[in-house]
Amino acid sequence: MLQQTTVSDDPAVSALRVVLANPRGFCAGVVRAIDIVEQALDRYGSPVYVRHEIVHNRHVVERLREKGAIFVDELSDIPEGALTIFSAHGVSRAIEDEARGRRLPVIDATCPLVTKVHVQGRRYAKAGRTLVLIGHQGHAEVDGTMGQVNAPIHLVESAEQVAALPIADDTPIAYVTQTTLSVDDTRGIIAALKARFSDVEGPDVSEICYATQNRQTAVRDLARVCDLLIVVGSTTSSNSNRLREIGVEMGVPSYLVDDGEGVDPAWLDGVHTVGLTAGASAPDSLVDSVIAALGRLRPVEVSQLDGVEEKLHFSLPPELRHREPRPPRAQRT
Ligand code: 0JX
Ligand code: SF4
Repeated sequence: MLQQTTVSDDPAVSALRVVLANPRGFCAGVVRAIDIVEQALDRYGSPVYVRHEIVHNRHVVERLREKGAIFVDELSDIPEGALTIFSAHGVSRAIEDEARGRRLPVIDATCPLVTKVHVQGRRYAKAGRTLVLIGHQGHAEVDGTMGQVNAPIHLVESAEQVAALPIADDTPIAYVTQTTLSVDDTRGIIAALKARFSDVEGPDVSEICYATQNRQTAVRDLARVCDLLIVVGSTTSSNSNRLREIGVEMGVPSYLVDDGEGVDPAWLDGVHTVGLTAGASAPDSLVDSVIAALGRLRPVEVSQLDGVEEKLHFSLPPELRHREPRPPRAQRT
């Protein structure tokens, strides 16, 4: 007997279900960092210098550049007296000292949750513990955290690297973590530290930044219901890459795109349901651009998974909190 195929069973012509992760996109630290640059431009005019990309998103950086922000890698690229903003990822004490030495007026957009890690690290070092930072070598936040503690820090990126740490097993150690790591990988690295060292202190994995945890939980839920995962975020964004990796771990073909232009029509072959999420530095407008791109290929039905509601909000730094426009003070040497 011939099997009857209805039109809606044929993925080539049926509507494409697009399911959005919840939560996704901007976290409180990113909202604050972008606000700081925009408000600094509004109050003090352009140019405003930003050390490092304010957040790791190409579109955010391009938009702020168009408004008058100038992004630099080194403070030496900033002219005398020019307003300077530190990115959300934080900076080392050496960078703070350099800015102070040059009397640059600074507004610090370091996320308060990154600053919390700096404080933890200093506290453990002061207590005499040998410090281990769990994080990715070369990442801006890792460079900042390593340079915020006036003591040697050992960096580990994986559980395997724990065995190679040049520290005696009975040394009292403490660990701190980069805020945008894979929660599961971090749990494994902490377990490896506790298995090797007899005296270990450090925050529970549940203390990793709320936004990182929520987006990773949400993408795991999403991967269970989709047959293709698209993560909106730039390749430089650590947290966005981690979201894509979770999709891969869950057995779903997963791609990271900057915007709708990054969508390859071939990805949709045989696909009924696309899961869509965004890293903490990716604006919702880019999610919309991906939905629009999908809509140009197939009719789409968009829905969103249930998820936790995020209410965290960080206030602006003091230099931008006052109503009256007043120039930020140059840091004193
Ligand atoms: O590369 P990261 O994920 O650390 O940064 P991004 O993409 O700019 O995300 C927001 C900033 C996160 C700081 O913790
Ligand atoms: Fe802050 Fe977390 Fe956002 Fe990083 S991901 S900026 S730590 S809220």
